Amino acid sequence: MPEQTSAVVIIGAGPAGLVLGNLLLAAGVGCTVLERQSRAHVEQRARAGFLAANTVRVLTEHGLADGLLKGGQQHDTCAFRTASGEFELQYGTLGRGEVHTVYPQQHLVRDLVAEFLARGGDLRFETAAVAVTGLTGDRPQVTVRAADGGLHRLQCRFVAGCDGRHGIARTAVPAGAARRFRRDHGVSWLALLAAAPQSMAAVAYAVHEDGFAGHMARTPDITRYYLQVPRGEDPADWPDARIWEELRHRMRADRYGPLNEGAVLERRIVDMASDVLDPIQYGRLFLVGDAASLISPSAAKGANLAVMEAETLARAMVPALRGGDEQRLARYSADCLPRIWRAQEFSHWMINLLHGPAGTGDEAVFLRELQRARLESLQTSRRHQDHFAENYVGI
Ligand code: RFL
Repeated sequence: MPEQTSAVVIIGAGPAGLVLGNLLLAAGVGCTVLERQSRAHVEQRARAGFLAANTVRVLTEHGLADGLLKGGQQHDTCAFRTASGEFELQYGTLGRGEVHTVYPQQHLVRDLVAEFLARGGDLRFETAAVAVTGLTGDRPQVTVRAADGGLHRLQCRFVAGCDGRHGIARTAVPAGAARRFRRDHGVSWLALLAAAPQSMAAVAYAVHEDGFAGHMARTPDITRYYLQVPRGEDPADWPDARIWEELRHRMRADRYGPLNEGAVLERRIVDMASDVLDPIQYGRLFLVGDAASLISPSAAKGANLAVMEAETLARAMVPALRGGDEQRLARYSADCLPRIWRAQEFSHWMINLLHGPAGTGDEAVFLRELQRARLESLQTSRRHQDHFAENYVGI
């Protein structure tokens, strides 16, 4: 099998892999990014949109924020609609006073790809990593299937597993070398993208006895909506008319004003689940983003964590590759995991804030009363609001 070399092989061209790749190139470290999908596919894959202030800071400091500073919208308010009324939190005036920049993930990916290529980077689309070996030795190897189907091997100093929730990098960590913590939150969302302008302040969370509904701004013409649905639901059972009827009902449009409706461009089921590996490194392999920890989208943290971990790893890899100083690399997991768990904790809290179990049994009513009390505390306690704001926008 033909062999090539690269200082760092990065598997995956999502936010994690592309930020890492750009930061390494900027520091003069050579790397190769492998992406199994086409360029068009990754540049059109709509997912996240809410970027935390720290994420924007990292991207700005490294010259990666031109697009989002020009095209992103700043959002500082979210609203909660419940059976007993609506309240807004202007989180830009709470906590640390930070705001979100709303910029679709596919636009960020497009910008990061363009910048990586402009910096002379080696980015191979339609090229999949199929095996990662030799991780405890000096020269790990990644076996690669190229776009033409041919196999070759890439030898390197370090491998960065940025290949997302279903990637192969984490499967290269042998059983016993890391612990995997998983939680299925038992809640599913029908995630929607509608060709319609936003209908209200950036974010609205509707807590409804028939299930949660959410509204999130994306671009002037596209809005993301979520509808809680039973586990195992088929998106095909949700034609546009049914979706809009249910959104109007749960968002209580009769009370708070109509929704701007439009064609539903995408509908997919997202099961709320968490999955954390500890440690997120093994030998010369380092996991970043969703590959390291999967987080439910309830608090919009996933892409933000990916960017922060990419920065932490770049800062650790550069001294290791320049002068052989591996101290920072040795503590990569220890540096990242506290932040991952903070984000997991807040996302878990958000899930419990937004979803109450259906039914009239004692336990269901008990949990719905806790949910009501939580919302009431958030509505009335300035200290709770500050804490919320700090965690909502922070990472
Ligand atoms: P990605 O973006 O999944 O990228 C991984 C890349 O690896 C490629 N790949 C491979 N390439 C080569 N060889 C292989 N063997 C490979 N296997 C996989 C894949 O094709 C892919 O291109 O992971 P990364 O970079 O870690 O980024 C994570 C984020 O994408 C994710 O956390 C967020 O999208 C989560 N998320 C949100 N995060 C936020 O911070 N704010 C939000 O508002 C937000 N909203 C969301 C979300 C996720 C959602 N879904 C779809 C789960 C909304 C939704 C609906």
